[in-house]
Amino acid sequence: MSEQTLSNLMNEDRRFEPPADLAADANVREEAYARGDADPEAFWADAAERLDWGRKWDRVLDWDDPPFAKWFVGGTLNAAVNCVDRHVDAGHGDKVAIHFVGEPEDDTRDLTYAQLKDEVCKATNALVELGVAKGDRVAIYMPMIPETVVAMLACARLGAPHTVVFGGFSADALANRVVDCGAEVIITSDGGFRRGAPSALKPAVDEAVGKASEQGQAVRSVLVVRRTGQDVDWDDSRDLWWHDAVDGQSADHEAEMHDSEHPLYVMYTSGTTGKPKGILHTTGGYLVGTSFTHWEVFDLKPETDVYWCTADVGWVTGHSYMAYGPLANGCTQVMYEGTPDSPHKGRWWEIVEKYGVTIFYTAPTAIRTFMKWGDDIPAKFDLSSIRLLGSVGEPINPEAYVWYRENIGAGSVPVVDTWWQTETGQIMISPLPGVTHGKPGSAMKALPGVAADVVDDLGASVPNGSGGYLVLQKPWPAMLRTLWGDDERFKDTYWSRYAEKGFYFAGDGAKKDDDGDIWLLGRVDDVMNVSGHRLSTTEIESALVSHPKVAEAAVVGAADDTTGQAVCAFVILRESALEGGEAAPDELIEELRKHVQKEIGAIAKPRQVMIVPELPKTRSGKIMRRLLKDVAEHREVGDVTTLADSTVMDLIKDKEGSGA
Ligand code: 6R9
Repeated sequence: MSEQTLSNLMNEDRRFEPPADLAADANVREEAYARGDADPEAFWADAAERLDWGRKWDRVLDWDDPPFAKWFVGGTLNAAVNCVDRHVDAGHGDKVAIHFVGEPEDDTRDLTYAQLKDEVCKATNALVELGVAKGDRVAIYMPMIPETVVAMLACARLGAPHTVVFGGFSADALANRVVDCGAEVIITSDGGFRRGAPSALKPAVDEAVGKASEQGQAVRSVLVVRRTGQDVDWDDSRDLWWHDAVDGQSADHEAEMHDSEHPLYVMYTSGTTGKPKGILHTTGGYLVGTSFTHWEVFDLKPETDVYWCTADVGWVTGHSYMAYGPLANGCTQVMYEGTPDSPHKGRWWEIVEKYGVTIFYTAPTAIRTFMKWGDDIPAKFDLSSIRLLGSVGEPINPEAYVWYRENIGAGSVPVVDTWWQTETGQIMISPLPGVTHGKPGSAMKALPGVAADVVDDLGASVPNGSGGYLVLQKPWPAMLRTLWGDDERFKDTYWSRYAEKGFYFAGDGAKKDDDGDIWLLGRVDDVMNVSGHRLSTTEIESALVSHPKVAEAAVVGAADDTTGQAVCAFVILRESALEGGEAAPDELIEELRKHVQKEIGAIAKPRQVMIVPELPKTRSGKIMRRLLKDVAEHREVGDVTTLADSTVMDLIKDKEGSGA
């Protein structure tokens, strides 16, 4: 990265101290870093004590055959028992595990830990009756309802690895995943409520079952939760209502203790090229990594906190920090089915107020959407219960961070910007809320027991003030074990680039500031090269978002005859900027181009700025820049199957066509 282009993020000098009361009572203190450095295995063994084990491990880490790690070797445990039974056994059966909020107003349901345990046991018994055995894979294609979590835990209880496929994905995407992991059973629902209407899921399952069978994968049972009551096609030979299969089962199920390395789940994540990668997570290390970091990073006080992670369960964040981490920690959490604007744009804040949410975890894309909608919306609600805010999924632009802190966090609540991946399973880089200063835009440094660095092409650590590639230097408990059925691709994708050093290559560009704190700069594949200068997407986007009229921005490098690549920006305006109609688009576009020039330098000045109504995003809110690049380079738009909303590209192409 050239120095010149990194100056604008590095000029960000706002700093926020941890609140004194939080610091005084923090779960994790400064000393943890030294402990984690001195002996990471002892550190994680200590963390593992928080779980209930059938049999204790003989060895903390087996790294004899890198990059294939085994954690807590010889230990046995059951993830579902750790997430539910043990809390009931400890006398917390009446505690609410999940405050479920359906999208239709007043459609709410509280599940206590005791009720959750009963539901999980019944569902497990139903799966057994369906012939699901330990080791079999089960696909889950569901909306955000409690049965989804019940289904995951029932699979975990049996030792049948689940693969949750985001409900927004197409039949094709579902079929490919079913085929890749060889699932014979799918758990789904008739549909879910989205944007004020029932949205169907079952038709996509029917189609996917057909497509899977064409590819040689027979699905023998489809278990269907009735959620919306909409009509569904029915095939008696394989379809079964959840209420028929589950409700009459016994609520007793004797759980087997599984090997620590027994597969827990496969989560598919799309690369920029090739077929999706099936990330494999196993039981012991994953549960240690997620439950410990959930307690550590969110300073969780399970007795009093009300936690809410807004992530969809079809994203890894919904696995680690909605399902497994929080439930293993026995906390009370909110689960919301719908979109943030149904039936009004203050829905999330209404939920925070109603349940007294204390810890709130969301993605920058959501924060920027709220910025776009305006400060007056959250201001109508009492958000004073919130004591901690988290962010995940993308670099958070300093402007979005400050907006979040000011408007959701009353100007005093710490924000933890948490960097991690489907592959890492657990949070890896984040501030500790009772220890670390908040720096808007920086994920700060590796958590205790985790080793991360920014290195150059040869793997040498870059000095403070410079940029390079983010690597992880030591194994960690929740790390992926391999790619499902493809050890070679696993080695090649993550471990070959720095094979000599034994580093894990994360695929993200990053920079260390003068204090050595880490700033994430976006995916390496997205880096642009303009006249020989490497420009980070994150940086230019943050410069655009710092303009008062801009809510969101995405930039891509489009082929350019003179400069190699040229910066093309796609911009969503704040609603306040649209209302007055003060600036004619042409003038505003010029203003935005100049703004980037002023913030970063002439080299980063966009060749083209397009004002668009939406951006193409994945289920986790990540902008799919390769699709925008297709637009910028006037190509046919590529594969849109992993978009949360595949109609978005049509809106953008329309804008392009109209010459905006
Ligand atoms: C948890 C999750 C992983 C990629 C990752 C990076 C980006 C996630 C981030 C962040 C900057 C953060 N990312 N958190 N970038 N700051 N706090 O998002 O997993 O969907 O696998 O994506 O997301 O680029 O490499 P996943």
